[in-house]
Amino acid sequence: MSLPTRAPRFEVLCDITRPVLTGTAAECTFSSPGSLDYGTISLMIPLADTLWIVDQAKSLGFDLSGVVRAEQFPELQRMPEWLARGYAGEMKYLADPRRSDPQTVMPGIRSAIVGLLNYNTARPLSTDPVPHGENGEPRGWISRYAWGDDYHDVLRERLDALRESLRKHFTGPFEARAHVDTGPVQERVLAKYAGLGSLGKNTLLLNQMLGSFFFLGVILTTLDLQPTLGANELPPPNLCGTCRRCLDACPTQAFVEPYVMDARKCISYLTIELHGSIPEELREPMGNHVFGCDICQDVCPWNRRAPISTIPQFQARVFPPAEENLTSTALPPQAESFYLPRLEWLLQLSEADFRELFRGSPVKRTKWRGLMRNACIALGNSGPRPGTADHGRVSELLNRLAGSGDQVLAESARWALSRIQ
Ligand code: B12
Ligand code: SF4
Ligand code: SF4
Repeated sequence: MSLPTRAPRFEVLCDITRPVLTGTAAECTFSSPGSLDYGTISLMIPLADTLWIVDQAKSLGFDLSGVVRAEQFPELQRMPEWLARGYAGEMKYLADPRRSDPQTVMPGIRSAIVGLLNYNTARPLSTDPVPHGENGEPRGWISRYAWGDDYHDVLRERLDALRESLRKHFTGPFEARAHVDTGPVQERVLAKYAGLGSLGKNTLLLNQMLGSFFFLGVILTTLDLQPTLGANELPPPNLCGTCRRCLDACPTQAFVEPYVMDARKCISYLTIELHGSIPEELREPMGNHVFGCDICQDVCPWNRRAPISTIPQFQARVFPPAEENLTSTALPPQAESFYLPRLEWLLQLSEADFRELFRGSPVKRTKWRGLMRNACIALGNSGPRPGTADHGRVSELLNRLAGSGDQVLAESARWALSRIQ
């Protein structure tokens, strides 16, 4: 076999700081930080293809990517028990048995390509002492991931472009399906075994350099790709050690034990996925959250120095639109924003306003009714004092909702009124 005289050197970074595969395609030597030498292998086309895919993904804007074989992984074996305990609540789609076995997800599936995209933004954390608004106006917390455009669209666009590249690169018929949340797969588990990070006690994928404020997307394919991790290579090591900050900080005590969440108690579930009334005992712990929750990530030491994303679509939407300033943490005066929105502003929104304002935003998932319900609970927890002008206006808005024909909304508004009298 003839080799190019100047074979390009490559380096695959599986957990960023730790090159696990270095050399030229001809040498292709596996190494590990423990200086174990796994030997030299001959030129393998599939491995070169994997390197090519990682390179393509990078050029399409993914912060990290990796390839994993569609196999059973130990974490997935706990899924039936997790479901049997009822932890999934109303998220019935999680019971799809294919989620426990990647080999059943698609006929002929061999591999998954996992892409990771950072969405960390410059504004304060939900656990920082946040400004409560001028004149102490009550404000709600929309989760960081939902300040900008819908990540499903942002990732999907990149995954589709990667899929197109695969079509051009690989000859012969093959299937490749792109998913962001939508596929019956556990993306974090695939990402772990693609070498992108480890699972934290808060159940999220954690990367030593990037923290956890990132999204994952996958391409499931019948292509038989060489995985990013070598046969003797372990996924990146656990980063939690004795830390338990996320477990202790969770206001609704959603973690039944490290690495295991009862999703029914998670504020993210309550504010986004639950359709009915929020259980009474969880309302006060919800605080001012109106969409999602960041607490178990905000307290995580690995997010303290996590890099900031400059992707414009992930920056907080401001109304009226402000001058573009990606690193600014200050809001222009008089602006409304998805970062700490005024609860009174949210409660004033009609269904038509909601559709207009949250078009292309992840918040649309909870629908107008869900956002109003959540804003009522948040107001009940942080509403203005009786006798103030704010109190009069807010009470009027709540009274209007209390008279609504929608039982969930009416009851949530009555609860809020009872709390601020
Ligand atoms: C359902 C879902 C949720 C649910 C459930 C959360 C969860 N932890 O599973 C809710 C609505 C609560 C949620 C919240 C959030 N989510 Co979400 N979510 C998903 C989704 C669609 C499926 C995840 C899933 O399959 N969960 C099911 C359970 C079974 O998984 P599990 O927690 O890993 O459970 C295992 C362990 O408990 C384990 N186990 C280990 N030991 C033991 C011991 C025992 C006894 C048992 C029983 C089990 C067990 O076994 C279980 C089965 O494998 C994924 C996308 C995807 N398709 O993967 C995004 C995803 C996980 N979410 C994401 C995000 C960003 C969030 C939020 C941060 C959003 C927000 N700010 O509000 C929060 C974070 C909350 C948190 N700490 O997890 C990202 C995570 C990125 C990352 N860095 O990891 C994902 C990957 C979406 C994406 N495409 O980027 N989410
Ligand atoms: S997102 Fe919030 S409510 Fe959910 S587990 Fe984390 S800290 Fe708890
Ligand atoms: S807060 Fe601590 S225990 Fe929780 S995920 Fe981060 S490092 Fe792990």
